[in-house]
Amino acid sequence: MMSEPGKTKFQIDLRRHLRAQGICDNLIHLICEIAEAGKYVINAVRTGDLGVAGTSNLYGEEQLALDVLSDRIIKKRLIHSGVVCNMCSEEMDDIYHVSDASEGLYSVAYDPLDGSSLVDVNLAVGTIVSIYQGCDLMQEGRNQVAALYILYGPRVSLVYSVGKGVHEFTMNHLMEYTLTRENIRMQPSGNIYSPGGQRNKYTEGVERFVRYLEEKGSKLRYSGGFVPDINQILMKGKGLFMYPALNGSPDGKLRLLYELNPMAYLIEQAGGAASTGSGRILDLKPGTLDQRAPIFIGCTEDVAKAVDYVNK
Ligand code: FDP
Repeated sequence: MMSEPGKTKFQIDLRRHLRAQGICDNLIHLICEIAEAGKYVINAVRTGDLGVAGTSNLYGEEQLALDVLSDRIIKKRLIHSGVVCNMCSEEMDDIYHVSDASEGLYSVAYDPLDGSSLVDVNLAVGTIVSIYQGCDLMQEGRNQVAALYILYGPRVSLVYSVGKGVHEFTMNHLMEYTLTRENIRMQPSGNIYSPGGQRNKYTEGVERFVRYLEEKGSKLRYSGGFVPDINQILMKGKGLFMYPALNGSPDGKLRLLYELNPMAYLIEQAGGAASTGSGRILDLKPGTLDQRAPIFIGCTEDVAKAVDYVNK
């Protein structure tokens, strides 16, 4: 099934590709259910009222915020999948327990609609998903058995890994996910940077790192959406995204369980790296569901350089 990135001879759908990965049927089913949920999320994104028009629709009915609606869509799908033990999402306060039988089950942490404020200005948003075997969600990210995101942009794409490389699928006009890039790889270094957070709150080390990037001629590419920003780096195979510690926010902004772990897993699977500035993201043991951490993620050499500057 190996092919050049962007060149596939036959249409290969997501289920068929998953079957070729040698993973168990329950995990295939789970990933396909999440992919199905994505179809309803993109429908909500495309047809839902925008925040600018208030919270009620044409008929005066209350509208759910899109992130809340997306959470319900995915949660319902996971509950009925029959293969989920525990789940948690950025929209939930606690772990939602689905089943007591842990045999053959998985637990899922997800961000249903990351960057949801960008929908109002018609920019790309996404769903991010992290999957563990069994019932424990408070594990180091290195124990993930799968991670994926769905990007709702001009096209809808799904990027996943089950620990055997990173693969991209694009939704066609029949709403099927078909393989568009297989075994995506990151270069050792790149010339794109995507810096989150206000610059006047950067620490000295991060400020010096940004000046280094500017001086070497790196291009600024920041949309303000974690999923499209990471997707650009992954698909171009080069660059670095960061959301560093800020003065007043020592843990940055992004959340370990819902955002950092799944993206770190995908980028590492593509040959890149992800660090807090003092250690590997995937080695962090979460203390709370909403734990945040600073992140430098992308090409290995660029991440190493960032770590150098942060610690100088
Ligand atoms: P948002 O607040 O719009 O939901 O996780 C949240 C997130 O967006 C990420 O998608 C994005 O990378 C980051 O926050 C952007 O934060 P800043 O506006 O502080 O740069």
